[in-house]
Amino acid sequence: MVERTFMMIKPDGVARGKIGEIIQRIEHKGYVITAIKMVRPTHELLAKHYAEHLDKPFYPSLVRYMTSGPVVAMIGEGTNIVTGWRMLMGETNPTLAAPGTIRGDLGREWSGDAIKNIVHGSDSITAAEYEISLWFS
Ligand code: YYY
Ligand code: MG
Repeated sequence: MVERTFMMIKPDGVARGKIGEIIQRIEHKGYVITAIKMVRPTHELLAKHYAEHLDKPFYPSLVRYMTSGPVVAMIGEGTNIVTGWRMLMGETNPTLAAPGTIRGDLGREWSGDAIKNIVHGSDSITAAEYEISLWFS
């Protein structure tokens, strides 16, 4: 089924010069980027985007990480893209993500409390529609 998802290159991906490589992987896979912009996320936006994590111990460091620089926000379109993009990203912890995935290949160890993992992808169709409306209102 052709779906839409919300994809993001996080501040570490932008700062380390990985925009081109990540977009190349998206396009190699055959996904279409239908919207793209650079944003400096506000605390308000992140509280809505990461609402499920507001009460987690790592939330303050996650916000510090996500406000440390600009991000690239994108809408992607493709068959089964919600699951497929998460598979391209690899698992949350980049030190454990499989080789061949973005997080596995480009991720580094990190200092501080927040896991720095280069990219974001919605975890369901419902989340995708919510995040798209949030970032591209
Ligand atoms: O969807 P995904 O990004 O793979 O992971 P989530 O469990 O939704 O967590 C969101 C975000 O929070 C994750 O990308 C890094 C950060 N994080 C963290 O810093 N420490 C954790 N123990 C779990 C998540
Ligand atoms: Mg998530």
